[in-house]
Amino acid sequence: MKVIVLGGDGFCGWPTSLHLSNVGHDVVIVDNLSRRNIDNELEAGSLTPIRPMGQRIRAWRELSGKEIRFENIDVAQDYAALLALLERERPDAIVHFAEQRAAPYSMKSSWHKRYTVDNNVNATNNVLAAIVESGQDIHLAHLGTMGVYGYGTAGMKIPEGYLDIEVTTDEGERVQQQILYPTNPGSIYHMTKTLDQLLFAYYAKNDRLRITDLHQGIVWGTNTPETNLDERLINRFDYDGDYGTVLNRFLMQAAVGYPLTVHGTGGQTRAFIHITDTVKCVELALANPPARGERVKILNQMTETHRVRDLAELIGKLTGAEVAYVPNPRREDAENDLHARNDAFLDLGLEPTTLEAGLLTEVTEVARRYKDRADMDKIPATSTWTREQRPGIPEQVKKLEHA
Ligand code: NAD
Ligand code: USQ
Repeated sequence: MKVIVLGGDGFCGWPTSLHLSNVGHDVVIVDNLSRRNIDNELEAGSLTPIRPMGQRIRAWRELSGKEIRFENIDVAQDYAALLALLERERPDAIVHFAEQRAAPYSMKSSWHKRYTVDNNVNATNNVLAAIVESGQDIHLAHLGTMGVYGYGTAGMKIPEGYLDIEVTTDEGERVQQQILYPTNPGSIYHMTKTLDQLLFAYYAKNDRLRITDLHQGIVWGTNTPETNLDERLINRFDYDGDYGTVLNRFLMQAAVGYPLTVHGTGGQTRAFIHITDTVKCVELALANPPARGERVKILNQMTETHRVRDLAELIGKLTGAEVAYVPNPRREDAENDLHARNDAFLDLGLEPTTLEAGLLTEVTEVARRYKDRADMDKIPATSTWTREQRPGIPEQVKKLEHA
């Protein structure tokens, strides 16, 4: 299969590109390297020494004998180049990772909110419009998030995308339907993924596009069998307050001796998946596309749920790290339960990598090995969800804003 991977230089996109190439697909990576530019903006970087794209691709060719091609295109801005690429390459599938993916980054300022919405919504709409304009029957697999659902339910398991409902008509007849699960985003970033969902539903209905939306939980871990082949293929590891996600941050903090930064009570429960399983799920999703005319296929791409304070305590026990309960810079429920279905991937044969099996290796093989590259000043999460939470805004100004 020929596959275009949008966002193929990123944390999920790079190992996925290598895996798809390894199992025999013809892979073209598209990326505008915006994530590397954001590293420059934030003066933060990957804990692991990631190589430039040219070196990555040369190393892969040398080791595997396989060719991955690279195109530097801004998918959100350069529609003409994107369309020309689809016409030239005629791919069977597109995997779409090319979005600004950090919730704290999306909340830093009005500029960051606007950038995240412009980038993510335009990127998705451009891809969909280009598939239609190309006249090709390309399967689009998009990386969405478990955060579109919010993180709580009335006690039932969150279904895979669609909610069964029953309505009573004026005549008193009871009618059963399935609707998109109501969205409840917790950040501007998560909100863009709920907008993506509507774009997918519309294009699947109107243009009969074949679309899979993968509602992924928090990805942890760093390397996959392919990125482990050579240090030049190493994957990125974000630990800073904006891009570092909770479990990888705790692993890195344990390795450098920084008290684990639990936000608030740590009662937040979230869904998780290991990076090795991410790449397998994408492979499975590409092998099992929806039919033309079918509604968007939504799969929950997560394997375990955990409460943040339980993760901190577990890592504390494993490594001796201290746990620090810090003020929560976000606006989110202090405590929540989370139960979600993930039968679709299990039925397709996914064998989850468990936290138990992988945690310690991650600390010793990655976090400790590269700990000298860490910049401790970049660890605290400073992006706040509301102006009230922001340090340094005088009380009088806050009051005026609400007058
Ligand atoms: P990442 O930031 O490491 O990678 C995204 C890549 O897309 C980057 O290389 C970036 O340069 C590129 N990109 C962004 N905008 C682009 C544009 N307009 N044109 C071309 N390239 C562009 O993020 P990631 O962690 O690899 O996440 C990939 C996708 O998976 C995102 O859509 C994210 O929402 C989703 N996801 C990630 C996680 C996670 O824990 N990392 C969890 C759930 C879902
Ligand atoms: N948290 C801490 N301490 C930290 C960092 C985070 O307690 O040092 C808490 C947060 O307050 C939050 C939870 O951990 O309650 C998760 O935060 P996160 O940064 O690990 O994850 P999140 O912001 O939700 O975003 C990440 C990815 C995003 C993806 C999402 C999947 O960056 O791309 O969509 O996970 S999900 O969480 O299922 O919505």
